[in-house]
Amino acid sequence: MSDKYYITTPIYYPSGKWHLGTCYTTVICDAIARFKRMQGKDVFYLTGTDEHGQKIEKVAAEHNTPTKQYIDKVVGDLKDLWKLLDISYDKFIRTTDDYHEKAVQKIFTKLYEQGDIYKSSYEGLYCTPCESFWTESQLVDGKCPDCGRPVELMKEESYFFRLSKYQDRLIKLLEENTDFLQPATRQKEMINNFLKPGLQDLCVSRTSFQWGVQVPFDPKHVVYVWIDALTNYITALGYGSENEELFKKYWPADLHMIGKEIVRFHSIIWPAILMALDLPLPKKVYGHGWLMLDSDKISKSKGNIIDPFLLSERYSVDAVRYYLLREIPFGQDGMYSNKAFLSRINSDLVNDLGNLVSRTTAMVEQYFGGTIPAPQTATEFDTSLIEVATGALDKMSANVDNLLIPEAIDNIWAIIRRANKYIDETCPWILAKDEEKRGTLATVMYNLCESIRFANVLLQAFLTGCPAKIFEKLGIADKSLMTFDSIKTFGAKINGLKVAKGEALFKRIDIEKELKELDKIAQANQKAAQQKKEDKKMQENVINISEITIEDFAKIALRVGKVLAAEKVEKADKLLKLTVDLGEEKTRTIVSGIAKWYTPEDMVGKSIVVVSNLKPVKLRGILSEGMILCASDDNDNLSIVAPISDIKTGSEVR
Ligand code: ME8
Repeated sequence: MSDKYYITTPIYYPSGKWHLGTCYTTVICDAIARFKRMQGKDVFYLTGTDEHGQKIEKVAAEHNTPTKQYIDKVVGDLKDLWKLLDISYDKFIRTTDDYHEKAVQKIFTKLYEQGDIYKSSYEGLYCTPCESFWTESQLVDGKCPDCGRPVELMKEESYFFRLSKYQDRLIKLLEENTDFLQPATRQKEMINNFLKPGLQDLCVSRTSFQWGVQVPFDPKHVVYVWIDALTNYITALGYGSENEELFKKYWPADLHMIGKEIVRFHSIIWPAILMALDLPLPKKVYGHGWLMLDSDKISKSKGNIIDPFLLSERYSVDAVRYYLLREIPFGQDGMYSNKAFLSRINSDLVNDLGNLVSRTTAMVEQYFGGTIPAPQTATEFDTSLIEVATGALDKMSANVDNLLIPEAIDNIWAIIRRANKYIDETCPWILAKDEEKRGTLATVMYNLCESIRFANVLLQAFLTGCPAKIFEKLGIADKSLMTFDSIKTFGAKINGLKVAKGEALFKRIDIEKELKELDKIAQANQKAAQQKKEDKKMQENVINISEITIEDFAKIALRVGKVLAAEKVEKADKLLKLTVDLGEEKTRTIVSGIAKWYTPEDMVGKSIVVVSNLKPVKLRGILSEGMILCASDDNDNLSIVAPISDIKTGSEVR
């Protein structure tokens, strides 16, 4: 059996705020990666960001920010989120990374040269947010079948990938290798909805936008996002670079974990690209369900985000990780609610786990002065407790391999629940009253501590905060007591270790009160978002008010003038009095506030632009018969506006 394990998340679009749904795939993969590492596998866990395409270009423009600058900020936020959630990825790929872009160009060229990519033109129905072309028959009510938004007819010169050529091999792959795509329902969906009706060649380049990897032999084209995005799984390992060591070591992927909406790309297009490149196929693609809110997918574009930063800060990172791993039957959609989240914390983390640890350590402190005793006299309940504890690892391994993640976490809770029951069965507080039962009490305390150690060793794969605290409470510092190997047999030498009850692992939540608090926060956020919307609208209105028609503009008579004379205005530091020729019978007097920037000498002989039909006003007792045009900036610079080449004095400016 190979010892390497290569696991990937999709690469995320940095197109908005990160939300709890975003964390779902990544936390699941992190738990699997940690579990496999603890099994002794050489794990490579890849995640990253998918930064090209029209959608990103558009969003950045909406934020009035250069595309890369916008992306850098959002990617920075994502990395902060992964750090907060203790995501133990081995590599973070960005599709704007230089090595990736070069490898994509190489792949594209290779496929073109061998005839798998050809040039043609494309007319089709395109959904911009999903970056997908659809056929008429695939639309649902005339709209994009993935996101339900309108599609537009587009025609463009494009390069095409000969997807149709791989149709038979793909059908064979999905029909014969039932391990390749899971859950099984997704296999049928792909075969019946996409493969059997017939594959069309895939449009793989665009000329309608620039934000992408350039096609090296035809620079007006950029590589269509899926060829760029999907190949990240191999370019991250150095495929197409000078150093392919990682690629040789880790490819093929053991598991591509993805959301159900991108199964088509990963189980049809991606294997076809790999077939064309003559590379081995990933061992498994798993399309999980969505985290929903009020029957809608939690998503950036829907704006119904649940903030993982806020939840982690208020209730701990472990609480968020636990909820994501435990709550949703894996493979299906699951509904998020604050109430379900808070109830999970109270029932599983506070009651089951927290109580077991605090009750056990308190009793060891009370009955044995804080030192874990060696077991002495057996009780009738020991065997069943020990059976559950020692059986958990194998069960959990099988569940992780079958991607039954809530079931895997429940294997740990089986130990916790059994140990809590063991306390009720053995009633240590009664044993403690009878000196003759001291030997039994010692066994009970030892078995409880050892059971907690078993559960905690396994817990390390899934939670990242409390396992260290639990080991500390049990006085366990020896790393060899924290490994999977150490829980093969029940009975490690933990007797003699000093426990410390300390603070509670998780604080009990007053659910009703907390729900009100969360509602308040949500309302405040909604208000702030509404305010932002209104501010934006107001700004637009201001722009509208200041908009003028060409007829309005025609009311202003702008003329080129020549300054014949200039002098300072007495007792007015800012003003110069100019005598200006506008090609009229008489010269005009214009008083202008430019003395700080221009001396009278600077001005004499200069051509300027004058608003010649401005109503005359008296300034410092001098009648000013017009206004000269100047540009000024925030740094207190001022520059007179002037024609850049000779033109007759009095010429109209339009
Ligand atoms: O699809 N519940 O990126 P993405 C569960 N760039 N999972 C969710 C979710 C939710 N509410 N919202 C998002 C892309 N996800 C492409 C992938 S791979 C070569 C390119 C999951 O940012 C979603 O299902 O839209 C997907 O697996 C992942 O987040 C990235 O989504």
